[in-house]
Amino acid sequence: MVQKADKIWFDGQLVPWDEAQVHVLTHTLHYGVGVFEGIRCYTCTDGGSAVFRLEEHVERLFLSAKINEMVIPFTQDQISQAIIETLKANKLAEGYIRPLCFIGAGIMGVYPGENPIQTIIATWPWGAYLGDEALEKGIRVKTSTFARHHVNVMMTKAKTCGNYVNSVLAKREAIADGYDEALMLDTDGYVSEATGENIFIIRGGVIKTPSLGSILGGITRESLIILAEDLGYTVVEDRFTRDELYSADEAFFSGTAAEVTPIREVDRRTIGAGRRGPVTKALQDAYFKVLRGENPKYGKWLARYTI
Ligand code: PPE
Repeated sequence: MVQKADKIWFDGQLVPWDEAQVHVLTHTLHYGVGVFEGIRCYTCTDGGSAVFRLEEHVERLFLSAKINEMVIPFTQDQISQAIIETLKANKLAEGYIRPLCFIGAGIMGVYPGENPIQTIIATWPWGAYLGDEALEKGIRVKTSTFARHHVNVMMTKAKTCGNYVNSVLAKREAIADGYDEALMLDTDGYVSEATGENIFIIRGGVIKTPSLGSILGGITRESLIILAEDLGYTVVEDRFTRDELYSADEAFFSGTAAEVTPIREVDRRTIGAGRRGPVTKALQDAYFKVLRGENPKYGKWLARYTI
């Protein structure tokens, strides 16, 4: 169960958690055209807190809305401020932030007409996405029988609610088959991403991640590319096949929720030494240092607040 907070921000007001309700004829509930974000905030070593890359997440929310022809009746600044306001109201020093814009009730049918665009911001504490041990020991992954969206079937650059039907199907299959996560291939058969994470592989010290084709342009992915280059690694953004993943020295998933999660096995094949590798560890350490406010060079990525 999600741990209840005091308030949810709902169309400009902080309302009690239990009162943040919608009508059953909410358009998005029927047809899936809504957009959302997943953002994390962390306690910093100096005792304050920080939201990681708040502006970039809010910008992506607005781009997702634009792609879906939804006009959010707030500015990006208003949403960023509302996120901080909600964190403070809920006294959340560290956790997860879920803004969601959806099409409200009005007319039914796939044409949403002038139905209102509504916005909520919820926050809750959320530990390690793939389990506490995953960050250190790595996870077991299975190639999904479900392909990731074709770029002309769903708009893959938008974080659209309906896109996640594909993720839920793949995740359920992976868990039922005894794995931790599903690896999804694109409709050409190349490695795409996971149900809620981007993927990286490392071979011979070179880091590789799929180019921005069928994948969501992850903010963690972008941050890790910058941090890896800072550490002197070469990062290649290109298509690769699943046998290249099988042959990798190391592999990991990245995402706001998943952070940097090592992959130790794919389709019964051990990846590298079958545990978190040295490059993955170096990137994890660099990432967490930034999140905790320990790397002044990337202080610009942190929206600081105190509860
Ligand atoms: N791909 C997908 C499909 C995806 O959902 C995410 C985030 C990413 C890549 C990584 O993007 P970014 O967080 O910007 O680095 N998935 C969010 C939702 C997870 C969920 O279960 O809900 C997240 O990590 O917050």
